[in-house]
Amino acid sequence: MGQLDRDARVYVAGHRGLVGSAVVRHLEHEGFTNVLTATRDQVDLRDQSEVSHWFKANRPDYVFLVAGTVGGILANSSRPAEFIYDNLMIHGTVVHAAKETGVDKLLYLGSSCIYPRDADQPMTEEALLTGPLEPTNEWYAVAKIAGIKLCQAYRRQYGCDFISAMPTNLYGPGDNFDLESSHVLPALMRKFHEAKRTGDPVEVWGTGAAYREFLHVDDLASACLYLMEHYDGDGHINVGTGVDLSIRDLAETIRDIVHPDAEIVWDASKPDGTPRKLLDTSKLTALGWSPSIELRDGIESTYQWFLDHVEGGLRGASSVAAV
Ligand code: GFB
Repeated sequence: MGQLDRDARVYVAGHRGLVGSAVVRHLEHEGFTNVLTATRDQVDLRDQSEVSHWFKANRPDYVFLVAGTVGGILANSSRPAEFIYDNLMIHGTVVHAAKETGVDKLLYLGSSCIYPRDADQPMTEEALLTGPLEPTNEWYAVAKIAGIKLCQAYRRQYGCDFISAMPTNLYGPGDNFDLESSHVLPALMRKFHEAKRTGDPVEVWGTGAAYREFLHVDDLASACLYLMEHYDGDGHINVGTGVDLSIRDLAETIRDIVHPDAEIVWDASKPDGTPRKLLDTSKLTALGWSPSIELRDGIESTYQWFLDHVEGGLRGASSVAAV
């Protein structure tokens, strides 16, 4: 443990995603000179022989395992096979190759959906495997739970220093704004933005009664490096803000920022999903890390990023692929 050598070879698996791109930005900002990445064309992370070959050729010292097939409530419930298969395979291949090549330390990233649907709030790390999962994302959750157990098993049997972090719902620059597959925050940002042009009401899914906690991805990236440098335990660690709000309040906040005159209509035929999933972050706080980006500030800066990087490409299109 302790500060990582800034010249160490650090592999970020999933560097094109919301989390991976934030981790790369943060590592570069912190002075890392040897950040390794590989595109999907270079290495299919679901293929053990490709992954093992890449690890043997590139010999990373540290690994941030933040790759995965991810998406919002609709994508999770309509593409269960992809969500369970891709994630199980990616976790398995990367963890195994890291052990084979003697990686010094690996951080695996899970999700707050690993906890039971009816877990006591806020949810402590000990709530894992104490009850049934939320059905809209159980496939993804099972793969993420398997990832935690994989790291623990490799620690137990082979002595690998592999740790796990469980983030709450994330948002920020580099998010996916596709309305079919995205999470709620980027989806609503895009819907309110488009309503400025069309003048149509904005359709928000569910009843608005569900509560969610949102963490800016730059805060998550900072927490990931912090855990790499300050934590080497067997148990997973929650990463969140400790504050949540209803989807109704979230929709009104985004409306204020993007298009204050918009009318909201609720589509109760869409699921609310889990009623609440607020993380208890006292373990991480006790380790000495806390987030710094307020939700409203984070939404404003993410909207600016959307205007600068995504908006132009969307004009006239009804649906776009993940950014
Ligand atoms: O962000 P979201 O898709 O994921 O949905 P989950 C959160 C809440 O926002 C739900 C509502 O109650 C949705 O019904 N919502 C309202 C919307 N309008 C929209 C919209 O336009 N798009 C979307 N996507 N939601 C995911 C899990 O759950 O969270 C994953 O499926 C993962 O496994 C991820 O854990 C962090 O928070 O419900």
